[in-house]
Amino acid sequence: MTTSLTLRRPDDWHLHLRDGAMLQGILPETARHFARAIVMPNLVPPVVTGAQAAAYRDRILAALPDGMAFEPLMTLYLTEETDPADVAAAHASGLVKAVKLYPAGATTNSASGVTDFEKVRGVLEKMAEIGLPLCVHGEVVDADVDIFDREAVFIDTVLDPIRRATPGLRVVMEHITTAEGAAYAQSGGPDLGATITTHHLVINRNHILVGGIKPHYYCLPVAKREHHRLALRAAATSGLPCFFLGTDSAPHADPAKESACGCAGCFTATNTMSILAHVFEEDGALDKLERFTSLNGPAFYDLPANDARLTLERGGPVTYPDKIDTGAGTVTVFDPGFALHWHVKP
Ligand code: OTD
Ligand code: ZN
Ligand code: ZN
Repeated sequence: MTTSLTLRRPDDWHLHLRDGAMLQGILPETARHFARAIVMPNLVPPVVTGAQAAAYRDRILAALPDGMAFEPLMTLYLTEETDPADVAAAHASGLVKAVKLYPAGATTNSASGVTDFEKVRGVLEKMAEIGLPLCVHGEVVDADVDIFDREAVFIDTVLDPIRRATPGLRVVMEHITTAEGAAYAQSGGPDLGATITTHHLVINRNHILVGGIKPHYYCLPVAKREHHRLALRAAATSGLPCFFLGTDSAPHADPAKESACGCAGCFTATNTMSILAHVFEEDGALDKLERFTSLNGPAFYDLPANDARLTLERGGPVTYPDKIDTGAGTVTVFDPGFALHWHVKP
């Protein structure tokens, strides 16, 4: 039995760091294990311009405790007013690594997202020209489409048409949750990638709804049926270059989750690496973990893999806090529902 595993230091290709006291409180949870992360721009107000992204990066670096190394990879929030020249300049300076597309209303703080895709055509064409990836929250928002079908419908009615209309556009399907998403990502060639979260490898919709409603398992896109979870496990553990880790770790203070209208988001930064080692071991794929957490993402984003290493060791139960106290309230850490045995070596 493998009892020790040394990987290139992992990166998180989809992360919510928030701002202010919440940022301060939760940033060490990611920086402890991850070298870099693609930082989502869905602040209030959103990070829309290159200047805003530069200022946000500075706030992240200022919040980093002494002695911790971490590189935030910045993104811009695509709106119908986004200026292609600003995007190109932010990319050329090395500041911005991706642009994020939220269909308006699809998820937390997405109100400024896109409704009319024709209005962002110029930006997408510029991005295809300069090779800047588009990260996509892939759900339609039509009231008449069932929430469990919104990803599959988005692929057919929005994503595939955009990709056909914009040859050369590099796209990351963020946080895929369905067998259809995994199959589409796999069939898309080198310009298409997909991130998979930790929690979607662990929970299906029963975990949210059976035996009482579990607000800390509620996220968007919502977890689907078991066969979708199994398809995501097969994708993540396949080692295929198109699949890489994006935790979508998304902190909300407990009262905002445990509410009559609870916020979406699972906070997994603290125990993600232990959970992933457990999942990959269960599927007989520990030898593929490094590709998922540390190699496929950098290759897609055209960045070098990290030189530093991270070692996991199998042992007695891993202890981790069930809650992280922040100046913006207490955040509940994702409970995978099973004991963890893979320790990240300090
Ligand atoms: N999903 N929560 C959040 C974002 C994501 O769609 C997402 O990327 C959040 O709180 O920002 C969530 O459930
Ligand atoms: Zn999203
Ligand atoms: Zn997210």
